[in-house]
Amino acid sequence: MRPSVIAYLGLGANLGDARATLDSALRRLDQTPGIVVTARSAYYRTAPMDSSGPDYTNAVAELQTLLSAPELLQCLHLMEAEAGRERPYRNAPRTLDLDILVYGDGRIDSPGLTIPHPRMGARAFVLIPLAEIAPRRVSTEQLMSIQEQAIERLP
Ligand code: A4P
Ligand code: MG
Repeated sequence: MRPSVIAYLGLGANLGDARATLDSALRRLDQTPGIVVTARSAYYRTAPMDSSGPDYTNAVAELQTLLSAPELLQCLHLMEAEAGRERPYRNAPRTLDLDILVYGDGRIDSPGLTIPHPRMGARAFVLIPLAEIAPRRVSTEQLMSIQEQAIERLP
């Protein structure tokens, strides 16, 4: 049997009831065969970065999974579609975005999948929730570099 792998996902939404959508995505992930959600950050309100529309709600989740990285991506795309995700243009506002940030110590660079996520190290909406649940994965230098980005931890 394939060994289980620790993966980190970035969750984001800025259309519709973002919090309810993210709650339901986390429940749905945990109910998926081959996935257990082992930790999740608080929700954060974040200003759109290279994007437009309302503020985002973002979070990061830690999973243990038996799925391969492409299988996990397929499952995330299905959940995004079920949440009504549309892609009219790059970085468009969205009902649900699920990105694989880290998959074990895997490095993947294929046309449909890049791991670690190439932009995660420059984004407060990823690094701050990731540091909350996995502090050793985020360096002080990274946290210093994103100090100017607007982010607020939600109760
Ligand atoms: N893809 C490649 N690698 C991955 C991966 N590691 N995880 C492919 C998930 N998908 C990956 O994704 C575009 C393509 O990337 C897909 O075909 C997938 O197979 P997408 O979900 O359609 O769009 P995306 O996530 O918006 O694309 P991208 O390029 O990853 O965008 P970014 O750079 O992640 O930016 N501001 C705030 N405050 N909060 C946000 O959450 N998100 C973005 C998206 C911009 N600004 C934001 C936020
Ligand atoms: Mg995405």
